[in-house]
Amino acid sequence: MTDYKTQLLDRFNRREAKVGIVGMGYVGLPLAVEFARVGYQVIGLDVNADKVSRLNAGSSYIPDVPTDELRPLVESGHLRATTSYDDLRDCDAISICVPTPLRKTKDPDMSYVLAAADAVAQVCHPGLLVVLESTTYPGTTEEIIVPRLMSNGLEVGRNVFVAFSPERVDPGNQVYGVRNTPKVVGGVTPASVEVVTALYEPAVERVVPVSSTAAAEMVKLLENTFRAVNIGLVNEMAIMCRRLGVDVWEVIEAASSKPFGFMPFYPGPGLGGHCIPIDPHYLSWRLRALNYNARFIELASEINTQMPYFVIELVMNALNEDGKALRGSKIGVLGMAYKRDIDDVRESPALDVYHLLEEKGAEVSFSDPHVPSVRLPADRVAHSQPLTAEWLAAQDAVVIVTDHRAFDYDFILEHARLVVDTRNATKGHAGRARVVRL
Ligand code: SAJ
Repeated sequence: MTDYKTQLLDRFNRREAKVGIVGMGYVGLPLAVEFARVGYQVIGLDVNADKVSRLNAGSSYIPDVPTDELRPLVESGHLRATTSYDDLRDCDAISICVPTPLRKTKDPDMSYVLAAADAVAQVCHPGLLVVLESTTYPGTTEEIIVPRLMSNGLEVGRNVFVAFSPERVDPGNQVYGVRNTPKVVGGVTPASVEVVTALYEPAVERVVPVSSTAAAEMVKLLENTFRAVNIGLVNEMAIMCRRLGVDVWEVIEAASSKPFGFMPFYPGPGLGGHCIPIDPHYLSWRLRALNYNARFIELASEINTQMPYFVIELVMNALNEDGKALRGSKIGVLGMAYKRDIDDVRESPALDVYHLLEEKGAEVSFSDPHVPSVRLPADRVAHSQPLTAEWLAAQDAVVIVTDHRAFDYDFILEHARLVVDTRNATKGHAGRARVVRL
């Protein structure tokens, strides 16, 4: 009887394994590079042929993966890309790193995971380890991945191994990457935990095994629900402080002096990105099917999604003090990315602020050093304006929505007449402008 577990452990330990990665995005590509770097033969699969040809030319399209790190791995043959699942047939391990977005109804869109699972099932063979990394609801691995792999004599734990390991890639993070971010792993069987641990150990400094795939799926959802709920809490604090005439930024700063039992979060114009606004809804969706209402998640979402409206109210009230209506006013939006110092506008609250200002009849433009243009409703495109004294002076108000470090806040305060600051970015800066903070 072949001992597939020992065979796999041996191949991982000797770094002779062949590893397939499905989805060469901001999660899959950094993982592929780290695996290739430790000596595995890595095949990255992506449905986008342009990405595949760029990777095989040794050229990166992910900012966190510099081309000069990628190219040597491609040239040495440790990393190549393909659009064909047939090329994964002789892999020892396949890691699935595909998107798990939300539908408009805030229900999970599992189509990418289902497509990947069905395709991997076609190349599944005795001795294969399959790992799902996509953020998803507890139960996905057992209910979607395992049944698709079990066919023609394949048995999980005996000759096929299945695990879940949440991705913890934080795009743009200069401190934490794949290697130094602990990797949580949960297996369908104890043997699956052993082999998935052996897969990652050469590539990450610390592997954190948990007792099941559902526990591992839940770890990620706790991490990001923790953020969404605390951001919702501090956004409500900002609303309450405004009612009380108290400076929320001063309150948070002073509360942060507590050396234990407190962790600062900061109010803002809303919740952006492809993780925090989305992941908690995978959990609340799952619990609804179990007749439980995840109230914290729903309440946080309600508060976070209303923040762009709160910002509009701030702008309207600030203009009102100048005897101006929002309708017909020129408003400059500073920053369209969903958080500072990145170019990603996915779910960015700046898009909501921009749209709501236009809806109220304002003449809106934006300036963002990281975002050259954004798509607007009705197939329009807005282009980033150069941050000039003339542009600033021409605005009846400018709204700081993303606190990029690249902005010169003294220059902004010097040339704008009214600044609505939703990020406390102007703290410590001075100029002629009147400043209204969240
Ligand atoms: N935000 C606030 N107030 C805060 C923190 C964030 O309004 O105090 C807003 C941001 O402006 C942004 C949104 O929330 O619009 C999400 O911000 P984020 O700091 O959570 O950044 P993300 O979405 O890039 O989250 C990722 C996550 N990483 C992974 O899922 C692997 C998250 O778990 C990380 O904690 C986070 O990066 C990070 O710390 O940078």
